[in-house]
Amino acid sequence: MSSRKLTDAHIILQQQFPIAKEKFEKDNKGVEVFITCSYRSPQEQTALYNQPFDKKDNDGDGRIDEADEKVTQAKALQSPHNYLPSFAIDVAFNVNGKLDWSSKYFLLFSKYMITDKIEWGGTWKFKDTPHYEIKGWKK
Ligand SMILES: [Ca+2]
Ligand SMILES: [Ca+2]
Repeated sequence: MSSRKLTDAHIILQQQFPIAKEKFEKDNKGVEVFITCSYRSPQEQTALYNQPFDKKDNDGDGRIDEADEKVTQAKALQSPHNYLPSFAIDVAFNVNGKLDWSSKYFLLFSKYMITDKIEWGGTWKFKDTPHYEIKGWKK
């Protein structure tokens, strides 16, 4: 299992996430933002990368190795999640107790979370809206 702990993330994310969360939740009553992934081990990254050709039904939809089992382009250590502390966090939302992946909340939350040091995956060509990472983490 990958980690959901904020304490496993880079100090810049540790500092910004609670500030963004507090303001976002104050402005959006009934909506809670939470972390779905901070650190993910290189072994877990490899397993994710292999999903489209591991001969297993990873998402439990009755089909094996279909196109949407591809969830990452990154091999082990190519993802900012594979370092401890992690250079990235992924988030999701609880709306009145239900898990919510609406693009509107991802967009709203980004207004609070983006800084000059934190980049949002929602601005990329291949959008990754739950994803925030430290700018220039590869250096
Ligand atoms: Ca499947
Ligand atoms: Ca598979």
